[in-house]
Formats: sequence, C-alpha cells, structure tokens
Amino acid sequence: MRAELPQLGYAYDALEPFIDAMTMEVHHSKHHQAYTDKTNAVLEKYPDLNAGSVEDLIRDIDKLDISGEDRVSLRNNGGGYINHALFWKVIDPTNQRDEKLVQEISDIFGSVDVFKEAFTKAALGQFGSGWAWLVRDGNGKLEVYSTLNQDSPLSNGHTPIIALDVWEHAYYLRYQNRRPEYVENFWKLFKMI
Ligand code: MN3
Repeated sequence: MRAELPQLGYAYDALEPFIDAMTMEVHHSKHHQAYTDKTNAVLEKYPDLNAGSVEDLIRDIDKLDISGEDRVSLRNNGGGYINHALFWKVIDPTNQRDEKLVQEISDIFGSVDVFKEAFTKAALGQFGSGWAWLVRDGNGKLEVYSTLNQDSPLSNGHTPIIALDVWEHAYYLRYQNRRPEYVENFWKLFKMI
C-alpha cells in the first residue's frame, strides 16, 4: 500500500478571504505532501503490513508489529496524512448543509451555537499544535475535544466528523498569532452546518 496525496477538488484561492491561497498551496503541496512521503517511507520498510488504508493503520497504531521509532513516525505522519485528507473535505466550499448532522448536533449539544462554542473552546484551548474535533465515539455519540500534534481520534476508537487544523502553519501567513480570528473565520467558510 502507498499513500497518495489527495487532490483538493477546488482551487487554492477558493476559501479567500478566510483562508488565503498561499496558505492553502503551501499547506497542501508542501505540508500534506511531506506527511504523505514520510508515511510511505515507513510503509516501504514493512511490505507485509496487512492494511487496506492508512486509516486502518492509525486505528491500530498501538498494536502494529513495527519498531518504536517507526510507530512514532507513523502516528505523526500517517496521522497528518489522514487528518489533512479529512480537513480538505471539511472546508470544501462546495459542501452543502447536512440537515441530519445539524439535527443530531442540536439534540446532543442543545443548539448549533452551543456546539460551535464548545468546538471553538477546544480549538483555542489546544496548547501548541494540534486539532479540534467533532467525533462519534464508540457508542455513536457525538463528542468534542482536541488532540495534540497529529493524533487522530481513530486511535481512540472514535470516528472524526469535523476537523480543524490549529497548527500555526494552517493560519500564520494571514493571521500570525491570532488563532481566535482564524477559528472565527472557519465558521464563516464552513458549510456543513
Ligand atoms: Mn496542517
């Protein structure tokens, strides 16, 4: 198995003015490409690893029969690979409002606004580099939290639904240290709810 850099499906400038074209280009063609290449560097060492996808490997990251060093690399780079693949879909400007998800979020959190507050708090509260998530836990219940570095909810047995990259490389060119403004603008470009 090899990881392939997924195409965005939209132009680098499609999220202007909320996410600038240069950030999108560097984020996709440099950062995501690097996670892809480093994931493949580990996979090439283990041609017998029986997995259908990088998602499968990250789900089972603690059980894989690989060296400690390669496990760390796969957690970081394989995690980066799948997290960004989801992120590009989450921020796709052609997304439509998902009425079923809106209803489910309202049922669990009370309202979409209360959910947004909880998610924003997770995004701003993540110290250093990481991600904010809406996930479905092992029982199918929606939950909000953040993770450090490129750690994926899949490794917790959870399924990620909404992902927000809060690494500085995701916003620094336009927002510098103003993460709150970046997160506020995420809600303006986000079309699923
Ligand atoms: Mn990133």
